[in-house]
Amino acid sequence: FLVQVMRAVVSMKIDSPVGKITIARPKALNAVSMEAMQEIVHASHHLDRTDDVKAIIITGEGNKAFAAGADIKEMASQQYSEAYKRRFMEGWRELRDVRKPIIAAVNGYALGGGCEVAMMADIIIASENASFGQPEVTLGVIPGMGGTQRLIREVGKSRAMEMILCGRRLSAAEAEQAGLVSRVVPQDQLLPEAYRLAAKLGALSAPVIAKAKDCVHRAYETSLAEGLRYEQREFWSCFALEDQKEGMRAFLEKREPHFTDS
Ligand code: CO8
Repeated sequence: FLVQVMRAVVSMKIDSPVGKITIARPKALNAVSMEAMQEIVHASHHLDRTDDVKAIIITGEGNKAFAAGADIKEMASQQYSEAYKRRFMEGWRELRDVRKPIIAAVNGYALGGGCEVAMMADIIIASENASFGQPEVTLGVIPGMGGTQRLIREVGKSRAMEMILCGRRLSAAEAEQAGLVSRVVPQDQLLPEAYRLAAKLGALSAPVIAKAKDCVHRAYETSLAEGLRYEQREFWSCFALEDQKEGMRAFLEKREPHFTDS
């Protein structure tokens, strides 16, 4: 089935088993305002709790930008006390709790907060015209939505430092070579490719995919020893699932598995 919901600056489309969130401020190159953040987080949680959705795509409207950063107009005259009191952009943390896999389909500029939102996704695919950067220092601020923490893990210290300290941008090809994105496709193939990937995820067992995603996240958050223990426990727990029985039975019977998320 197909449902399209327009919020103020973000649209949400459900086309089972895929839920798509589109940042829809093309005139501001999809800059993420507080309102946009709230709508993206809200839509992500809604899709995470919708049974017919098995994977989530986040993209930007138009063919120029995924998101050219947090909204500079909104931040320009902000005071520290105001940022602190209204917990400016704190809500992004909630994306961490989304169980379903999130694919960022980066269709142009992913700068500042845009690059950071892409890195909050589980898989990034990019169009050939995409570019990635953390130009915050040129505006007199530093990245504030994970850029200094995530980028170093994705592209290594030297390249991360050059991007964060000098505002250097990576082209789509450089981002692929650095391991920041998993693949680059022509612009007109970006969404079809994202949908293909999401549909592939949709055919698998949702609880198993959620466990695998959770374990990979642990690698960011804990020591190797604790991460390995966590993975071991999660692996063992797969044997409580009917989907494990079905998956292995289907292999032995040389047929496609039919997972029921149980
Ligand atoms: N915010 C608001 N408006 C923007 C933004 C933005 N980030 N980016 C572009 N726009 C607007 C422009 O102001 C312009 O609007 P208007 O037509 O009304 O003047 C419109 O989008 C089109 O932009 P340009 O005319 O500049 O388009 P160009 O093709 O010439 O340039 C660029 C494209 C290179 C992407 C350019 O727009 C640019 O440099 N944008 C800013 C990129 C940037 O610096 N991003 C980082 C922002 S800071 C940030 O993200 C901090 C995040 C951390 C927050 C965490 C808090 C806890």
